[in-house]
Amino acid sequence: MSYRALVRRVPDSFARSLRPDDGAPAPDPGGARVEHAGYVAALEAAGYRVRSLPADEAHPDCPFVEDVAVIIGDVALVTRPGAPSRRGEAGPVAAALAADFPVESMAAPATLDGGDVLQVGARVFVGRSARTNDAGISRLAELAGGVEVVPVDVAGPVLHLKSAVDGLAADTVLVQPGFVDESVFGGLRILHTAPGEAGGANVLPLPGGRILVADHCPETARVLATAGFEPALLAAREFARADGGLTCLSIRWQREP
Ligand code: CIR
Repeated sequence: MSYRALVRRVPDSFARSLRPDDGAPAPDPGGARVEHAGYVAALEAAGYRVRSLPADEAHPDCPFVEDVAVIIGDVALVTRPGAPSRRGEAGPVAAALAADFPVESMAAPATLDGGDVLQVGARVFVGRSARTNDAGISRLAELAGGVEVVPVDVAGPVLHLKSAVDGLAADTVLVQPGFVDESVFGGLRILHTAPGEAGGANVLPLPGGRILVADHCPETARVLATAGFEPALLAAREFARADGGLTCLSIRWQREP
């Protein structure tokens, strides 16, 4: 089995990416490119064969490929992102995924961002958020191939479900308290991010057992280590300024070599 990942390079226009209205400085494309190279290196070191798509200057948020296509069941579902400015991003992503998957799509009024789709064990949790609506969740469920799809209301100001909750293992989730009703994760072990570490839940488990954690969330990494996981810190501050995290920067799957 080989591990594959798709990423997309950072455009100069990344400084104009969508971001919270919090007065923080705009992300720096040069710094983001350095972080992106570190991210790709971490995926490759874990065994992924990484394909990098060229940046698209017309779409400042294009590095966040996770949002524009979701691998579900046996297909790649090209989403209709909740932000209108992102709806032209998918073309090259869909073309790359078409080498390995039948490609499906969704139509208005459905909206869905891949950042709202969290697969843990045999369930797929889907955030009902500012970006993802019920029609988008229904379209995902049509393609889920019998996998249980569980809608989860996501309270602002977090952007996506995976801004606040991510999977650590088939039986464990990491939650930043305050944004979702944790009772939906019944049967799973729940760990909480460290207080004050916004975005700390957006971690990326790698083949081999290491879990990438944004390096501005060191106390959350300690929570994981104490619970027996193997965290590895990775710089992601420029992407965090654009409201993105570690999962957002790639689409990952497995294939026979
Ligand atoms: C956006 O607002 O759409 C981007 N600036 C950030 C998207 C982050 N994606 C993700 O969390 N999956």
